Amino acid sequence: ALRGHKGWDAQWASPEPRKDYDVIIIGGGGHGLGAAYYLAKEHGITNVAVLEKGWLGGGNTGRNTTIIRSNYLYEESMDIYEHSLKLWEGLSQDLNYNVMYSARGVMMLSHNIHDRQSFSRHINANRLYGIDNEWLTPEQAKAYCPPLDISGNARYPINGAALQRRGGTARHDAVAWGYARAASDRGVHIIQNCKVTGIRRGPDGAVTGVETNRGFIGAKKIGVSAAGHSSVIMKMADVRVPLHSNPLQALVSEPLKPIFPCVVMSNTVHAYISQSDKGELVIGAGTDQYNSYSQTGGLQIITHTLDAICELFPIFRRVKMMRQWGGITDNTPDRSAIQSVTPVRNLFVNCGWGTGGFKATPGSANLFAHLIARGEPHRLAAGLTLDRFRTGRLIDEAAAAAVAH
Ligand code: FAD
Ligand code: PYC
Repeated sequence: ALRGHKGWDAQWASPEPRKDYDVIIIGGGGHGLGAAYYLAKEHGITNVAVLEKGWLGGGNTGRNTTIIRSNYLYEESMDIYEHSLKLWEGLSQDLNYNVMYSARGVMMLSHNIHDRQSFSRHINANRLYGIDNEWLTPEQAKAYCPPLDISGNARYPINGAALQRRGGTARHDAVAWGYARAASDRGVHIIQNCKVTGIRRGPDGAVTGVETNRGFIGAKKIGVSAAGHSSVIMKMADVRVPLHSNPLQALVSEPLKPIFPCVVMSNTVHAYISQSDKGELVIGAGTDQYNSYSQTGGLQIITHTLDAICELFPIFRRVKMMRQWGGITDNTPDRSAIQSVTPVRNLFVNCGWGTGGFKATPGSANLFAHLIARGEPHRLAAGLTLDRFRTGRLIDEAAAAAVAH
């Protein structure tokens, strides 16, 4: 079927690495590619390389369930996720690449009094901060998502839901490819199959470049944006970051005609679901509880998730599942991200997005570029520095993460 597909232009250039760069970004996911794009576009820094050990978007960017929302509890989080949501709204135009952002609404199910109180707190905090979020009765939830079982004898009864209408989904691969093309057009070097194996420092302690499977590449500044492998890379510069890496799994069903109009999440029973434009039900689980770098995950975790999906949506009980996979998430103790200078001069880190960083991609990339270019955090990311693990000013977003950890 692909025989006729000839003469397509490459979307981005694949040059040989230069001897050195002003900035090297480690990690060719959405965050790293986006940061390179904004460095070029907003800060005029184009002598930049993104080094990716595999293929672009082959990490969590291409493995996630693409849920986008900004309904977090604390101002530090609302600031960055709402900045991101606003960028999502114009991203296809900005990149001239259709990232298929679809504001179909994210509905979070409440099953008990605790959920209801917690959601009310989030809804109030969000609305006071100018972010949309509203409470739905069970009947309103069913009207918004007809396959939902709200009957009184349901296994997991529903006493309402929180709805962020501006939330939704986007096409994950397109985000990586769109940023890659736009960055490459501005002169950024995108180098795939280039694994960083060491970080070199000079006599004054500042970074001088990276060791890779393609030799040494010099850099005045280095930005690490490597998700589940961030702590491995930071260790190369003798920096310990407060992260633990766990698999997070997702799976997709056989394709169905359009049946599921929005995104539904239930933290309490560990499941979330939407329908892709190809028709597949896209379903995700809570994290596997053990630390691991294996992108597979345990069968019992997704079995548990499918049990929950079948109870919430009995109409899907006979649907067949087609593919399953895992990605390695980088989780901090307070479930908030880290975007920070480090004890090593000219080494910057963007990590800790854990189970929830896809939605942050444009905002995080935009503010990480600012941090690298200026050497200090943007106002909207000022709370996310490594310092908080010393001062104790943690940002506890475990509830808003909405994925069981
Ligand atoms: P990645 O896309 O993982 O990019 C990091 C890159 O670094 C990788 O490509 C990797 O190959 C590369 N790398 C690692 N080591 C090296 C090295 N030594 N040298 C060179 N390159 C290296 N978030 C949401 O907001 N909504 C969701 O619905 C959602 N669902 C998820 C579902 C699953 C199953 C998973 C796994 C995650 C989910 N997330 C979700 C989280 C989200 O996917 C991530 O937080 C986000 O994609 C991280 O993007 P990134 O660019 O930082 O990382
Ligand atoms: O952060 O919204 C989220 C999310 C949904 C599924 C995985 N993470």
